[in-house]
Amino acid sequence: MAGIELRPQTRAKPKTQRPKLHKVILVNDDFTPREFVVRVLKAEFRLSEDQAYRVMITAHRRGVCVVAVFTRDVAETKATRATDAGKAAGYPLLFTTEPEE
Ligand code: TYC
Repeated sequence: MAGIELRPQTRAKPKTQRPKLHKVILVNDDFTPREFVVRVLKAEFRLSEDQAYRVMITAHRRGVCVVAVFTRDVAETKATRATDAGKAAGYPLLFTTEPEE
């Protein structure tokens, strides 16, 4: 009965799986009114007036601005809803998503 090893030779390495986060990005355009962008940011992303204005003006000046990060599903749903709100009002407002590094 030599060589029978009862203890497991490998140990399970517990690893906490964190879902990768995705950025929602606001893209500037020349047509959507500033106030409308602010309203959508407040409604869809629960930003305060001040936060929404800062995000809007950053996108306006720099071309894009990260609005917030979420799990992939939530980021995509919010980006689609916010983009659709612009479309419904006749504006080319665009929100995209991108995985965080
Ligand atoms: N550039 C727009 C204007 O001057 C305002 C605007 C800001 C539109 C940010 C989109 O993501 C945007 N009316």
